[in-house]
Amino acid sequence: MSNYHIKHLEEYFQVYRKSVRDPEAFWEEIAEEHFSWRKKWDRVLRWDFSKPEVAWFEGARLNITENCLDRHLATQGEKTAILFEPNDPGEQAQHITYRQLHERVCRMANVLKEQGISKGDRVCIYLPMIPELAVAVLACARLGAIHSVVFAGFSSNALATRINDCQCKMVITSDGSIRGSKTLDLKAIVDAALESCPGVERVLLVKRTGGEVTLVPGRDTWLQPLLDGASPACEAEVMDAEDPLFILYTSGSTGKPKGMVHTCGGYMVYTAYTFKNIFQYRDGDVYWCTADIGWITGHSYIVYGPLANGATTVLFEGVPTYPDHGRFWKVVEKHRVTQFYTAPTAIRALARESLEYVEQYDLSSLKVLGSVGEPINEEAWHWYNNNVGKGKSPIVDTWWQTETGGIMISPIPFVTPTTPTYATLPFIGVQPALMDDEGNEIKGNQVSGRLCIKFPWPSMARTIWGDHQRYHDTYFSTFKNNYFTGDGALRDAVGYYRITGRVDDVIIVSGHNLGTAPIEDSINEHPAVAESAIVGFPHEIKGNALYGFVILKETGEGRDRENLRREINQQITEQIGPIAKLDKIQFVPGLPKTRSGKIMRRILRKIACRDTADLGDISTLLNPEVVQEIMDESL
Ligand code: 6R9
Repeated sequence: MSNYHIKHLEEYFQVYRKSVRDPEAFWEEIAEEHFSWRKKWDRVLRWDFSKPEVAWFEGARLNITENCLDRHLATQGEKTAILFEPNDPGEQAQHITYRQLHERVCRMANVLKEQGISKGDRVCIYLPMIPELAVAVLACARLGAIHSVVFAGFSSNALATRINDCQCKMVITSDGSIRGSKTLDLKAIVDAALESCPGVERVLLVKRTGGEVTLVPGRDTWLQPLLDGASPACEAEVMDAEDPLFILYTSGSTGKPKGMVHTCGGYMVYTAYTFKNIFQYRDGDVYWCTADIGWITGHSYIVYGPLANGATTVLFEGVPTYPDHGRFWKVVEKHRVTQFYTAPTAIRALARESLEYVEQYDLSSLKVLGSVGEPINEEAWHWYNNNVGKGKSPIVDTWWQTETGGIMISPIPFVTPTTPTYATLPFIGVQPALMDDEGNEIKGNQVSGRLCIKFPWPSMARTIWGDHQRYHDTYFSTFKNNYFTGDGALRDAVGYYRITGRVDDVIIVSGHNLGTAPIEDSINEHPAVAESAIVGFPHEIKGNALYGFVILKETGEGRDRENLRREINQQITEQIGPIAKLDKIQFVPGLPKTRSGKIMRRILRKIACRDTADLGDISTLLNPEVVQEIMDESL
């Protein structure tokens, strides 16, 4: 039966209808036929969005690593599971077979166990894109420890916040990372973070750069000698389907990051099923997703989804621009990559450079191209389609979120006809709805509204770590009995969805979610700053860039503006990371506010976007006069 692998449009509609008419029967069949369970579920789905409470495959027992590793050993143990392409093109690529990966994961799991980690413990993984990152993730899953991967570009402050929020006992890191021509001293960042993380008992270190590090006695240990001494076999912990698998932090529109909690059973079923269909993965393919495992895209579509399908997944340490702008295409040619999944920001950066960087490589192995992280603009879409896909590889524009765990709206290649800038149709089992401001569903086509999901899907996050109330308030309180995504969307005449962007205070910069509040908090901590507001404005490569409006304290008034700008960005870099730096900083006498004291970002956004012809009604503002002053001095 082809429910698992959809091959033409009629079949998509058929399977979609079935998945919506009787979701439980549908997902039960998928779960039953394509995974190995230690024990089957007592019930497929229990849910109540008002609480919210969602449980899939309750009562089932499994270990996701048995599905990603063990079960492939009998039939394809010698197949490459992870194809590691190092940063330096001169360093040899590594083909890690399923058997080798299984062994490495077991050794690592045994080390973690010896170091005191057991089921339910939280382990922070702060590593560059090297095989040990995937191995550490899977080793945690093997033991039932909850991994919390923190992208190794976050600063020590951001790292400490994440470690403390979920009380990690251990950090797995490396001496450093190498990306492009830059090396980063990760151990020093961890050391600084741990000054404020009293709960961390152990730090395990992978050697990557060979840079000098100081080990804190009793806390820090090199990993390799421990791995060498560990047994290559490790029984998998048998987990409940609803036990947490991992925590992954995403920016919120207010305050601290949200630790989204994903669970074992539903996450496995959904990421594996979407991977198979959305990339039309066939045996023998070489699949490459260029994301970092520090983001959800890497979790679901570098590690879990591909490995659950016994696929070969490329793990790339480097950057698209090193040693030159042809690196992606060089790697595609070298490994005969068949599916290539990247972000619009990378496409835009490469599209600016000479076409020779693309044309000198043989890209004929490519079958499917993917895009994720932000809306892909028309120009970038065509460049990708013409120059990389040569007009023959469908582009799957995949819309989804950290919270959704897997792809939600996307074409199925060779099945769904694509249209530039449209994520097209909901994936099997996904029930989107568009809402108006009053909270009513807008039915029919050629409409736009706020994008919600009406019905649970297996890989949805179950809660925010330690703060279920916030989970409820953020996602389930705006529209009754619906999951609210925070995005706006339109549905065209044929029912295709186009994501129009965030409708909350999250700005997507180079595909990374940034909440305005934590950045403003960071700016406001500068001694010369009284208040600030940031908004996004269009940027050729990053999609959006950040524009900050900053009110200085009297003490700051006399200071050199350029120095202040530098200091503010330095502060943001230290507290959040370089991705959150502001492109423009305008010092202003005041910020437009409503009478209840809320900053009117709508107006600031228009000023930042140089779209001030129609500012709307500003007469209700507390301080309308400030708007003209800000406009006169805008950058
Ligand atoms: C997977 C991921 C989620 C936000 C999401 C939306 C934006 C992601 C998109 C897209 C338009 C696409 N987004 N994919 N917008 N088209 N194909 O990116 O997760 O980091 O949590 O970001 O990214 O605004 O709400 P995450």
